Amino acid sequence: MHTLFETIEKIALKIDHAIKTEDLGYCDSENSSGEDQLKLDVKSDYLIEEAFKSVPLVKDLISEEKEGVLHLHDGGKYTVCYDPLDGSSLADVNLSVGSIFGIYEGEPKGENLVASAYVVYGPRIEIVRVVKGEKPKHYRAQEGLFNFICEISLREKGKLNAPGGTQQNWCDYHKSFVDDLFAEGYRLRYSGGMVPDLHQILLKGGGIFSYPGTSDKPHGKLRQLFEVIPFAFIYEQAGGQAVDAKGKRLMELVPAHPHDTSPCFFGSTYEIERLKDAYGVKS
Ligand code: P6P
Repeated sequence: MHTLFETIEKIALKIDHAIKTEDLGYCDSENSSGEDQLKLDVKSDYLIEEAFKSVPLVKDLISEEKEGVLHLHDGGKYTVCYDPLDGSSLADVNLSVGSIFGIYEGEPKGENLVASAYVVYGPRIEIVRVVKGEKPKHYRAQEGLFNFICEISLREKGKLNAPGGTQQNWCDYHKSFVDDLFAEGYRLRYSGGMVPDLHQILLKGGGIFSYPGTSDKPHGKLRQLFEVIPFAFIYEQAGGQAVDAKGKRLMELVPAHPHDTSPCFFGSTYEIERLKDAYGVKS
């Protein structure tokens, strides 16, 4: 796994350079989810694909920016599912964006995830990565090297509330859930970038990030293989919880299609239990 994490560090430095030096405009293409592609989306995807081509351990790649599976090495052990530049449209207003990696052994599904990592491209480049049985580890780049900062643990209860999705399309009980937390003094922390928004809750000790099913997106917006499951793993290993709208662990998801989405809730135990109450799915 060390080789894969080392590769992600090299990728992070190259994508950060691209963000800071290259054209932020749109291509005349769409990704598999029908979203307009930025030139940076395509460049980041290219950089990741090129990097893993020299890692024999990687059997296949599945990218948010492409349809289907890209086969790399016959003797490979892992399938790497990734979102090359999540929230990329925030780059042109100078907000933080990120890359997300889910490393699966065998069929890409929750129970086969063996490691995950994300990169935050902000005032500093930071990486959080995790393997089974360990706490997530936080690294920060300084002069091109990633230095270990700390292991990450979520407190039982936090203070931050990151409510995703278009509010007018929330169901009533989700809106009440979100409003009740604010009425208790939770602070709104939502940039529209999944990576920095979830990173902040992890580093600030806790709270909840929610992207529910909505009237315009009943199955949610965030993709299971390369957004939801990798972060679910990190949140669980940090001592939190990560569930869907039925209160089921997101780590139990089995996507029928590589670009399937899911309603998703990531957070400290107290807030997730409150969510299960609000959704009537408390076990
Ligand atoms: P909304 C960015 O486009 C993204 O995929 C995630 O990074 C982010 O959490 C979400 O969409 C934001 O979606 O509907 O709240 O703007």
